Formats: sequence, C-alpha cells, structure tokens
Amino acid sequence: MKKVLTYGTFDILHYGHIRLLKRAKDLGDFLIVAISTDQFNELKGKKSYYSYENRKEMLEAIKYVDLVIPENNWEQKISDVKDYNVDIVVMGSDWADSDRFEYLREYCDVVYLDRTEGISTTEIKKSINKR
Ligand code: C2G
Repeated sequence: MKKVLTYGTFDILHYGHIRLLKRAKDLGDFLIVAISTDQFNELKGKKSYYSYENRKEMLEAIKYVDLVIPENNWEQKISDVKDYNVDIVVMGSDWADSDRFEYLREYCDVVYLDRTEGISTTEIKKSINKR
C-alpha cells in the first residue's frame, strides 16, 4: 500500500484544495492529511475562519482523504513519515523546493503539484468582505 501525506490549513475549503487532494490520492492508495491546529496556525501567522475540529470534520468527508491528523509544529514531519510509513509527501507548488520539505527526501519522495490558479482562501475572504 502506497501512502501519501500532505500538510495544510485547509480553511474555507475550495476546489483548489479538492484538486490538490485528488491528485495527491492518485499518487498512491492511502492519503493522510495533516491539518494545522489553531495553535500552529498562530505560529504560522494565520488565523483560520473554521476551528481545527470543523476543518478536520470537513476534510474527513472528502472521498480522497483516508486519515486526518493534527499538524502541531514544523518539526513533526520526519516522525509523521516514519510513524505512518509514508512513501510520498505531496504539497502544492507554492512550497516547491522549500527547505520546509526538501529535507524529507532522505525519508520519502517529495512531490509538488501545481497550485490551482485563481482561487485562495484569502481571495474568498476578501471578496466576501467587499459585498
Ligand atoms: N493549494 C492549491 N491550490 C490553491 C490553494 C491551495 O493547490 N489554489 C494547496 C496548497 O499548495 C497546499 C494545500 O492546498 O498544498 C493547502 O493549502 P493551505 O491550506 O493554504 O496550506 P498552507 O497554509 O500552505 O499550509 O506545513 C505546511 C503548512 O501546513 C502548509
């Protein structure tokens, strides 16, 4: 069984997230999504609209997603890869070649998938606030 792992906040879920998750699942048989806790989001300088619990609930409802785990810090990735026997870590291309992920190549494959243009949680929030 080929296991895929991806990280993210996944706030205000949109088709960019869904397309990333579908393509990530297509690379293996089992997709694990580590979503940022509210506390870790603060560390990332992000405040999500939905709580961790609600974001987890929504991610678990997506057919491509097999398991949702918390992302508590930047440092947990190596143990995540080992603990869950992950073969591939997948991220959107905004993370391409980032030292937040490149070091994982010692433990698993790292694949960056093109971001979906024209959609982002930030843009959605902005357009709703304008109305
Ligand atoms: N994404 C995408 N296309 C978009 C928006 C997002 O492919 N239009 C991808 C991102 O590249 C990322 C995933 O969807 O791989 C989740 O996006 P975010 O929730 O914005 O995740 P981020 O804040 O980048 O958190 O440790 C890593 C961080 O937790 C990643």
